Amino acid sequence: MTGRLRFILGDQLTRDLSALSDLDPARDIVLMVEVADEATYVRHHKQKLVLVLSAMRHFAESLRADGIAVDYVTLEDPANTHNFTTELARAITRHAPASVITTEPGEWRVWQMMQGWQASLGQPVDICADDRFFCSRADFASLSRARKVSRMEFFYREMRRRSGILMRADGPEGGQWNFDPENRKSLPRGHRPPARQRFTPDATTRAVLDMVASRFPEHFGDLEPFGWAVTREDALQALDHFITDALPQFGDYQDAMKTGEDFLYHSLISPYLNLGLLTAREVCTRAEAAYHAGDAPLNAVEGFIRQVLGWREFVRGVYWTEMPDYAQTNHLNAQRDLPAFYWTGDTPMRCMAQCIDTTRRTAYAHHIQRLMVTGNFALLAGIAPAQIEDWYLAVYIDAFDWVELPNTHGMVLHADGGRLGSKPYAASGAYIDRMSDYCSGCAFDPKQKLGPRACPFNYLYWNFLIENQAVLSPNPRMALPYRTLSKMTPEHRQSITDAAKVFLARQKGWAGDTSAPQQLRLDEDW
Ligand code: FAD
Ligand code: DLZ
Ligand code: SF4
Repeated sequence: MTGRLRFILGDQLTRDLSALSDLDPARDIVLMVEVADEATYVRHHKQKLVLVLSAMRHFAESLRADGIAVDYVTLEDPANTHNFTTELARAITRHAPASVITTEPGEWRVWQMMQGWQASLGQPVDICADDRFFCSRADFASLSRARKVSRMEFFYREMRRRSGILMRADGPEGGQWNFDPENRKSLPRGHRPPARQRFTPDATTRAVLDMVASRFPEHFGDLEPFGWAVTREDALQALDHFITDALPQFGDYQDAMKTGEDFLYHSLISPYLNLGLLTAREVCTRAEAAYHAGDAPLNAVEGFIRQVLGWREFVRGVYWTEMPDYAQTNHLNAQRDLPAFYWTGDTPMRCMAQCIDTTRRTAYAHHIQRLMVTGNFALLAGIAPAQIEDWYLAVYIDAFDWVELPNTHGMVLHADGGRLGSKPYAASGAYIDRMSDYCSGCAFDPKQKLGPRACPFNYLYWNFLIENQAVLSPNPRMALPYRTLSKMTPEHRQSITDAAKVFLARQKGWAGDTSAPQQLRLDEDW
């Protein structure tokens, strides 16, 4: 073979990917490999495995349909060595290409692997920049050096100016950059969000469903019903559906949580963006067009665009400028084991049980469920960062290290000392009570601060402030809660720490045995 071997990873399923530009169909071969190493470095949710593998197979088919040669190694192939490096080596032996070309990966672990390829494979390896983002890694690094992007809000404004999205000649559309204060409504009683479009598995997806069922039975989560899009065509349909049916109220109910409503008005497009089936630019353009057509209000459109153009790009920038040291920090010295109920959902805390149940059934939970329920608990309980990070990386359909890690390590745990967010998002049960209907059916009472029926989030919140007083109290953004804490009597403070100690001592760590979930009952807890 005199052409180039173009190695495409499972989250690079984009036709105009940098590693596919200038592809010569007469001489080049695209290489795609399904490897057990990627399926098992954490125990990904079964639906995530199906999504990635089925989307890879469909992408390979679409390339072939366009006359492009694809060398595709399946998980079932007996010769498969189940590792990117060794599979690339085998493909080089098969094809003897002039050189290898690939696109930079989304994960530090794989980036490190790629750095060694040229030397270990004895083959020229070009690693192209991943240009599917508004802000390249190099751009973010130089903005960081110029201290223009220390906070998401400044970065976001810079991205708005650079992209022209939601901009007028005289400044931001609507005269302000951020409409967040309008986006905190709880769902009115009896309000029903629209039914969400799901996709029926085709023969390719069915084959992958069977394979995942037989090869990865011990992985977390329900395999079926599986309703995620696995092709660009279906992902575009999902985007259309969001823009028409959900975007208009996305802003209003962005932070709301409701029992039995898994998706509310969220877009459900993160897996498609992260795999490359949709691009960040096209989803922002579609949302902006809906605003200009009068089909969606500015608070919704700006709120949505801020997530994609702002947060998504910002966390990626932080990941690539701060890794690998970033993952090792533990600013609040959190050391507790992840309680077993994160895997089983078996807890009397109804908010936690509901969010974990949604996650198990759908491989999805929306941002506030991740941040203010499961994340908030992990922060308040002082769960060791690596343990809860592995959980988030495993259980969500959209989870890839570059986006999961900064969200968990930085936004949720404040383990990065404030690189991502200026203060921890710690909250008591009152927040969950305000934004959801979870508390009404809970064994605990969000209004009680201490005692057997007191919401654990209440005393864990104050205990968290007490435990971390030396580190957090100098932070001006924490002044208000620390002022309140300073007014508590020593006896009251002692009661809080005692309650937290008893509660936390009773949360058992995960033993890894799904057949015998730990029963954590209210009467046992007290
Ligand atoms: P919507 O609410 O409709 O938002 C629109 C889009 O904005 C999303 O599709 C996503 O691409 C982007 N977005 C929104 N918030 C963020 C954010 N904080 N960071 C990056 N992008 C954002 N998102 C992932 O894509 N992968 C992850 O592994 C991931 N892990 C997370 C872990 C924790 C602890 C937290 C708090 C958040 C995490 N997020 C992650 C961000 C966010 O929760 C999801 O992007 C969002 O819930 C996906 O659902 P959606 O597509 O319906 O989003
Ligand atoms: C997540 C995932 C899984 C489960 N399997 C594969 C695979 O078999 N082959 C592949 O190319 N990619 C897979 N991926 C995505 C990779 O883990 C991802 O590309 C890297 O983590 C870099 O972001
Ligand atoms: Fe969660 Fe507390 Fe409300 Fe129960 S009372 S659902 S534990 S916030």
